[in-house]
Amino acid sequence: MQSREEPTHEVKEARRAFYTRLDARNTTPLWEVMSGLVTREPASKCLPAIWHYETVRPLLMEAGALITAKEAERRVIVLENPGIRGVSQITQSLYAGLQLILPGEVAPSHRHAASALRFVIEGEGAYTAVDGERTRMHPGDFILTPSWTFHDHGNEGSEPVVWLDGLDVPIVNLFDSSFAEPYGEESQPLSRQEGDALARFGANLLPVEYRSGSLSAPTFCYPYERTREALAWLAAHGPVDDVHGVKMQYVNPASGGYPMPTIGAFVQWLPKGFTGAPVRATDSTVFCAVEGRGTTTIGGQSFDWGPRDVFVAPSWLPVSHRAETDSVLFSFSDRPAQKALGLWRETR
Ligand code: GTQ
Repeated sequence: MQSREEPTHEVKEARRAFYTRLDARNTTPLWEVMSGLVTREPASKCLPAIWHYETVRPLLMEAGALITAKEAERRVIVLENPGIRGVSQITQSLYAGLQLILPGEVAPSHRHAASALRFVIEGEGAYTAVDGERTRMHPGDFILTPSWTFHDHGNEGSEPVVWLDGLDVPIVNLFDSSFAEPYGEESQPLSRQEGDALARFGANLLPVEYRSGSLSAPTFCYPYERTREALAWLAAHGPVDDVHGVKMQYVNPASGGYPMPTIGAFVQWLPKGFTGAPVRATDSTVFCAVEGRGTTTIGGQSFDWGPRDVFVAPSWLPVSHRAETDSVLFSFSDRPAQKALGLWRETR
């Protein structure tokens, strides 16, 4: 961290010899690694990046012709951050992928320690079953698969269905706490009617950290229809934040907190012509454009987006949104995990 005087040749040689002996004992001198280990501020290896849907969709459809959902277990094209290729991560803490299920297919039931979210991108007629309850998937719906709940997906319709998967796999693996198992049969028995959870909880509003408002929903599914209504209401009545526009966070009605312990999810409406002030936060964020067109600048790099495009903003890079037309962005991050550990920061 601090500058030191340049050591003599002899000292350098003596140190090198010492380091070799340290190395042989599974030890290392902190002073040689300190500045890269305890950084003054986040120095993410992740890069900002975008996956345009028009580029990824044809690849997904090719995958659809090459492997069945059953054979693959989950037919997913993983979105890999270009700064950390080869580890199936979109950020240091999160996994993201685009999952395809074709008409008539079933992705067999299993469960794992990792928590998952689905954000439906394209197609009608699919369902996901979580813990004995099936939820129909419609574009824009946000669906939870909490840790260790059995889940399977099926497509009973006539068109391909695609959704964005977000999982906390890197967090689970950071802690070496991964478990997974198949259910044993393709689909799990249904123990509840679709919408049971919805009837239980209704549409209560809870306070949130943004001035704009919040969105509550049933245990597992937050239908886009309601999200859109809430956004429209807030757009008409609420203030438009200089950074976030009209932004809500999804709330788990059972706890009043984030949807899952490790993953927070958000949805924001940006009016036509909106030019957001920059913000930096310690939670790297995955965005999925739902409606409209715009440009997001992340660490000085600009990314043009339209419906169904996915992009990622790494930790602590300034992020600012510009909306060319009225737009809706869905996003998720590890914010609840960082908050629980006392690490989360945001500065405007
Ligand atoms: O649908 O259960 O993208 O287990 C990765 C792992 C989806 C899933 C993924 C999974 C799933």
